[in-house]
Amino acid sequence: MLKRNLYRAALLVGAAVVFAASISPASAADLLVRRNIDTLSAGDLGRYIHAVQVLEGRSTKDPTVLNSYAWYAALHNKTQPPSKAFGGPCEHKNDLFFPWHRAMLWYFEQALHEVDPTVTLPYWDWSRKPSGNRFPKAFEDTTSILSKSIDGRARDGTAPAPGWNLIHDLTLTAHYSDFAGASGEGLFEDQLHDYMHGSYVGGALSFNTTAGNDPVFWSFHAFIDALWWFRQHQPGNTDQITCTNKPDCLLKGMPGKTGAGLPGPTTAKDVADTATLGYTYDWQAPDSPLIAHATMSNQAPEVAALAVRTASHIATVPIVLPNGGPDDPLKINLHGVTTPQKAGYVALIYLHPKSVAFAPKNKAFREKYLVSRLADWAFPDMMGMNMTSDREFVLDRRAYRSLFAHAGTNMVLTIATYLSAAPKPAGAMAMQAATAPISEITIAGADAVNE
Ligand SMILES: [Cu+2]
Repeated sequence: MLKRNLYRAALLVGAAVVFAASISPASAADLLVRRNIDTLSAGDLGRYIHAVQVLEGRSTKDPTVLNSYAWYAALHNKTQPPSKAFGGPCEHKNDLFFPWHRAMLWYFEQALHEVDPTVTLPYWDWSRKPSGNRFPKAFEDTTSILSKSIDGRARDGTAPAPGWNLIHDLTLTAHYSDFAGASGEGLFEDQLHDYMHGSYVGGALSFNTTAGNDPVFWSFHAFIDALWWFRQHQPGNTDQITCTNKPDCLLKGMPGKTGAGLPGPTTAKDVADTATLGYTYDWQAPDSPLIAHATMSNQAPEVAALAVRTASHIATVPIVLPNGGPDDPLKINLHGVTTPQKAGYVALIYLHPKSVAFAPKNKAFREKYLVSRLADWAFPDMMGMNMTSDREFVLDRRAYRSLFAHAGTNMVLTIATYLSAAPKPAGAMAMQAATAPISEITIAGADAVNE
C-alpha cells in the first residue's frame, strides 16, 4: 500500500522534518479516510465490527497477548506493565497528550486494517447531536460488541454534551501551549477530553486504567484527533509540536512496528502530520454561524444544565480585582488542583461581587459571573504521575468589562464542583489568585464544604 511505502521511506530518511513534508498532492487520494461512524453503510459498519471482534477474539482480557484488543486497551494506560510486551502508560496532562493518542490510534487502526484492508477507524462526532440516545446508534445497539466494554462496565455518565461553541473555541485556542498544554494540561484536554471521559461517557471511560476497554473509546479519541487535524489545517496555522518535559519526544509504549511488522511512529514528531501516517478525515466543522460571545456561560450551553444541579462542594476565595488598563488581563491561578482517584468532576468558576449572593441556578447570575470551568477524570493508579497540577485562566478586561467595573471592591471567587459519579470529594483544591490579594482554601472533605 502506498501509505506504507511513504511511511517506510520516511523512516529510512530518518528525519521527522523531512517526512512531514514528503507527501505530494498526488498521494492524497491514497490516504485512508476516517469517517463518521453515523455515515458508514451497514456493510462498512459490519466490517469494522468484525475487525474489532477479531482483535477481541485474540484475547478478551489478557493484555500480554500482542495485537489483541486487550493489549491495545492496556497500551492506553496501565501503569504497571504485565510484561515487557507492554510498555504504557499513556501521556496525559502534558503536551504529549495529542501526539501520544494519535500514535496509539494509528497502531490500533493498523491492527484493524490488517484484519480487513477496507476498514478504517470511524470517529464519533460528539460536537453534534447524537444519532442515538447519548452516543451514535452503532454504540447503543445492544446486539453489537460496540455497545459493551470488555470489562462489562456500563457507560453511566449523565452530564450534558459540550456545545459546539466551546469545542470550537478550545480547538482553535490562539496559543498552541494553551490548546495542547506545556508543562501542564492544555485547555482542550481539561475542559473537553477529561469532561467527556469522566462526566459524559462514564463507565470504563471514567478511569484512565480502563478507558480502552470500551470500544467507544477509539471513536471518541478519533474525534479528538480529528479536531487536532482540523486545527492543524486552519489557514496560516504555524503550530509546532512541543515536548516540554521530554526533549526526546519519545512516545512511551509504542511498539515501533505493527502486528504485520511494518514500521510505525515512536516520537511526537513522527505523528505531526496525519498524511505522513497515511490517513485523513472527512470531517467538516458545523457550518452554523457561531454566536458572538464574550463569556464562558455563552460559550457553553451545557453549563446551564450542570448548574441547575446541586454542587457537591463549594469553595470561596475573597478577592479584590486590581485596577488596570483595558489590555491588562487578570491571570488567576489555581494551584494544587488534585486529580481524583474515584470519580471525575466538573468545577464551574464564578467571580461575583461580595454583595451579590451566589446563585448558580439563576441564568442571569451565570451569564454575568461565570468565568471559567475545569474538569478532570479519575486516575486510580497514580504511579509515575503528579497528583496535583496548576491551572491558569485569564480574564480579559474587555470581555469581562462588567466584572472589572468592580475593580477595587470586595469580590468572591466561587468554585462549585459537580461530581460525575461516586459521592467523593473531588480532592484537595488549593487556589490563589495571582495578581490579587491571595487567600487560600482547601476542599478536602465535609468540614470544608460551606455550601
Ligand atoms: Cu482519553
